[in-house]
Amino acid sequence: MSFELPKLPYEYAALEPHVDARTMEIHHSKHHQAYVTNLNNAIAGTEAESLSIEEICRNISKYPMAVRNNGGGHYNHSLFWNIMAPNAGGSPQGELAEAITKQFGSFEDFKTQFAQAAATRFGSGWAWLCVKDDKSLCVCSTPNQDNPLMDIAECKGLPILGIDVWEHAYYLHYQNRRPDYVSAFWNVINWDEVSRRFSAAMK
Ligand code: MN3
Repeated sequence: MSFELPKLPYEYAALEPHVDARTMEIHHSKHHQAYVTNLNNAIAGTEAESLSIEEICRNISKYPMAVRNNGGGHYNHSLFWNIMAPNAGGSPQGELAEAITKQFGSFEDFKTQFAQAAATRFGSGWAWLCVKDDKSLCVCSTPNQDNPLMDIAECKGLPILGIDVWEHAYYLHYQNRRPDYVSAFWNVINWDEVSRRFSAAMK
C-alpha cells in the first residue's frame, strides 16, 4: 500500500486573506505531493509499506533520512490542513480551554509561548502544541520535517496543533515577516479539530 496526498478539506482560496490561495495551492499540490511521492519511493519494497504514518514516525530512528524527511513531511502537512479552516479562529472551548489555562496560565500566555516557539525556530521547521505521555500540554518546536511523535525528537508528545514555519508556507505573501504570518494563523485555527485531537489524546 502506498501513501496518498489527502484532499484539502476546503478550497485553496478559503483561508484568504490570512493564507493566500497561491501559497496554499503550491504548498498542497507541489510540496506535500513531493513528500508523499518521495516517501513512497523511500519505503518501496520494505515492511514500512504496511505501517501507518504514525507507526513509522514513532520508530523513525530505524529508517533512512529520506523516510524521516518525507514521512515527517507527510504526517505534518496532513495534520496542518485539518487544524485550519475558513471562518475559524477565536479561542478553544471546554476541556481544552481548561487544560490550556491550567498549563500556561491563560490563553494569551499560551499564544505568546506558541508564537515565540514559531518565531525562534531557526531556519525551517514547525512549532507545536502537544499532549505529553503524562497528559500535560507542552509547546515546543522541531527542525525540518521532524515532529514530536518521532523517537528522535527532543520534545515528545502527540501533536494536536502545529504551524509550518518553512518559508514555503508564507514567503509569497509575507516575505521575511514570519511573525506576521504567525499572528495571522490565529484567525484560521480550527479549534473544533484541535479539541477533537485533544480528547482522543486524553483517552
Ligand atoms: Mn510545508
